[in-house]
Amino acid sequence: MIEFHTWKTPNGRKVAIMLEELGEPYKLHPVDFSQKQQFTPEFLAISPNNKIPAIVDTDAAGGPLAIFESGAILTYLAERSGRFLEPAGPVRFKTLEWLYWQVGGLGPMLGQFAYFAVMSKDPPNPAAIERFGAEVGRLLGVLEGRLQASAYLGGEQYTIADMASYPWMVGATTMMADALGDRLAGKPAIQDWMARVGARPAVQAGMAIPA
Ligand SMILES: N[C@@H](CCC(=O)N[C@@H](CS)C(=O)NCC(=O)O)C(=O)O
Repeated sequence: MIEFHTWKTPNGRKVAIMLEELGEPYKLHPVDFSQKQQFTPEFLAISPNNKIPAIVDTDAAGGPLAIFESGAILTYLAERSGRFLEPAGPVRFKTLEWLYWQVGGLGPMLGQFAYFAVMSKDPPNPAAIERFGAEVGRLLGVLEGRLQASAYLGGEQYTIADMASYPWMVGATTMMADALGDRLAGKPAIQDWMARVGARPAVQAGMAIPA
């Protein structure tokens, strides 16, 4: 059984989508940030970086296995199930390339941009908004280029790389849309990809977990 520790944020929803795609039972443990539950000793024993998502595979060979970091969790679940990541070869590495691009680039830059441009209650910081906005604009151009060249991020099939980027792109095109402005314009391949990924029942279910 997979024990899934998560909250209502894009990084958590990547793993929620994967668990829904796999369709096997899992146990949900909401980590309520408003109650600072990410800092409890019980959660830190699973995720010492005090961030969601995290899982525990209670049936792992050799005993229960705790994993934090969304990219590691997606890779683990893909290899455990034999789905959404090729076992070897070029498509596997294209998938991992775009997974790491999301975890190390798109996610952190959108997160910083959202903080400074949308969420912060401090006086506006124009230098931070400009710096992170420019980098997000560049990354959106890279994403558009990839999706003009292939149907999905890893290639012609939907993979864990798409599951990683989709929840962040929902944030970019909803709560960040006004602040991003023209940086979202003229990106038809991204729009088409979002419609196709967003139409999947497991994606719709995962985006609502935890409720
Ligand atoms: N690189 C990590 C980032 C995880 C992350 O930033 N999680 C946020 C929510 S989206 C979190 O748990 N924040 C709680 C905190 O920082 O106290 C991953 O991909 O799993």
